[in-house]
Amino acid sequence: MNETRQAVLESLEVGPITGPDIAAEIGISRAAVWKHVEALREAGFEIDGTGSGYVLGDVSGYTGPLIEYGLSAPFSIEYHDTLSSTNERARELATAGAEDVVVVAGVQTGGRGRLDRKWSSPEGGIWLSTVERPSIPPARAPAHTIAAAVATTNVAREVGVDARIKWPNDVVVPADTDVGYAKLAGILTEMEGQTDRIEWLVCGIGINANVDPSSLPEGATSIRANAGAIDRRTFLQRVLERYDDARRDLSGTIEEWRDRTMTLDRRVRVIRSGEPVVGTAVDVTEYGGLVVDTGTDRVVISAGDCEHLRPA
Ligand code: BT5
Repeated sequence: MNETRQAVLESLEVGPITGPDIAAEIGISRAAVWKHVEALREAGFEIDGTGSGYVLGDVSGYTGPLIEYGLSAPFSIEYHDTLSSTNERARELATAGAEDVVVVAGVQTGGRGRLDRKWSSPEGGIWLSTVERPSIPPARAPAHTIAAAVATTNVAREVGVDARIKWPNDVVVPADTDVGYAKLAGILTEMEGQTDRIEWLVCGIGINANVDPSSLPEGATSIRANAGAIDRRTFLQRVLERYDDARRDLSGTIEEWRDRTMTLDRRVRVIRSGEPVVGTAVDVTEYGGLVVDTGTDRVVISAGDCEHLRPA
């Protein structure tokens, strides 16, 4: 948002305030004030014209400027009602040199999981991808997945969902099913770089927020089904703020991860490069890799599908 529009918005926050008073306060013409107020309305801000001046109303809409408004993290937001995939758009922006932009979509028509699996992304969910240029080696990239999982889990817990983390990229809720959990959110981290340095990193987060689980694949759940409907704008802002904290303190984040996961101390089967590794998940490394004790060996697995097994 440009500086003058931001200044108009700040004047409105302490309203009611008349157009001429805003004009005098900022040093612009009345016509310019009117233009900025109209542009803010267009961007989703509710601004009522009352007898005593303009009053800023509801700001809970789900648009780029509204998500940026009141966000305490250094991201700018690019919002689309419909997009094929926020990760695709984020990759385009990353290739063009962007940094700390977050792409958000109301609906995704071609949402992706890992290994080109489909990700259902109906209206009501929170579908986003960050564009980042962190100074870390590529081997450390999985720690961003961990940071996103911790951020999502923390915010889901704040609204009353019993969220846990399943290595490497699932936020789940314990459930009375064969696998023992239902999936609330998934994370897809992609990057480009050389051996020693990341060029860009895109962290895609899909959260089943105000979604009916019947419109999702089997084994999925939503925030609404567990704790009632939430304000998507506020929830997303909190996730981005938590994520920003977590990515700046990847080591501290691993500690939080250990505390919130349901994978540690479990028997697991992890498919690594097509080969199964079976054993007990005993730890996660500072790079986000899972340490599996196979009985004969301790194996570190940096990426792969992980199945929780019943105790031997
Ligand atoms: C993931 O993959 O869990 C990563 C999902 C990342 C989605 C976000 S949304 C914003 C951004 N833009 C994108 O295009 N993607 C990212 P994976 O672990 O491979 O899990 C995929 C599997 O989860 C599918 O094969 C389904 O079984 C299941 N699934 C699909 N949609 C789901 C949903 N909405 N909720 C829960 N499970 C789902």
